[in-house]
Amino acid sequence: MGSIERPTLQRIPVHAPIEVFIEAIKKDGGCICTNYVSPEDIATANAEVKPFLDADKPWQGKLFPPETRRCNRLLWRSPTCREKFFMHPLYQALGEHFLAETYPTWYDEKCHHYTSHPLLSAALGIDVRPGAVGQRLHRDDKMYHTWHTDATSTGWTQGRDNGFGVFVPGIKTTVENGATRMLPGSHLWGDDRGADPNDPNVCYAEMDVGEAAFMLASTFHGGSTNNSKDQNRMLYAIFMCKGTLRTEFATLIEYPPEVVKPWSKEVQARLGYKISSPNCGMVDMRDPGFLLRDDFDPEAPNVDVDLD
Ligand SMILES: O=C(O)CCC(=O)C(=O)O
Ligand SMILES: [Fe+2]
Repeated sequence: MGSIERPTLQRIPVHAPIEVFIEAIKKDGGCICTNYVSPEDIATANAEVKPFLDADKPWQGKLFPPETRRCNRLLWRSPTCREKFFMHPLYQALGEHFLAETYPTWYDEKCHHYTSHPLLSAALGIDVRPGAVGQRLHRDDKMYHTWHTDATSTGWTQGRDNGFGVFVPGIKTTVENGATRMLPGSHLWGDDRGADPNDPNVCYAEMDVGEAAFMLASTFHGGSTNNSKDQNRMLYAIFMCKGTLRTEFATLIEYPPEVVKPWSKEVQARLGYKISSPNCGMVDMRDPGFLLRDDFDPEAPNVDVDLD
């Protein structure tokens, strides 16, 4: 009996010319990078993050699916994730390529050009434990209400995507333990279609320790069911977005929680102490309004956040 042939993502060595990565990502919406970091770096990151997964935090085990543990504020918890995975020169160079934008505007009759550089949008460890069911296939740019035109016949064009991520597994990821699924080419789809989880082109991003996957935020993908008995599928997921996707004044810094606590809920919401649906502007995977409530109940259902 021959094994079933599965479609695969391109695997590109870390020291290949950057153009090879760019072409693969433009074509498929993602690719795998071999030898992204060392197995020692992965072991160090896993050790840095472990205390936060086991800690009795309000969000652990309360979000869907309950078997999944998350390490929030990843760049703070793990210097290795920050310096080695996020600041990896290849990820940063690709982020600049896909997300940086130069824009012209006129002052009187003189045209000025301004370049906006990418911004961290999300960084977390996702530890999908045995029994956790897979996610629905989705696009990570949904939180920015991104519109997609059909580009399947014209190809990817510069500026089309507003997010670009890297997934670094903490263990060897397999179909059995819940490797992320991706649908190559789906970054070119228009908004008139969703993704069939049984589409034969769905790929599992199976990776060895030290490898990483790059993905545009418009590519349909999803975490998978962990059917293993005893493997915790840790994945470090780091996303950058276009640098313009922020407020003009950094309101959450200008008006910190202790200042706005007595203000009305309406003002607080306008300042960003309420998520934009779906799930944009979370703190520790929750609506940030919890930071302002004296009566915050960590056991209360997380009604505003739809995490699958
Ligand atoms: O856990 C994974 O493999 C992917 C997670 C993901 O896509 C998400 O949470 O948006
Ligand atoms: Fe996702």
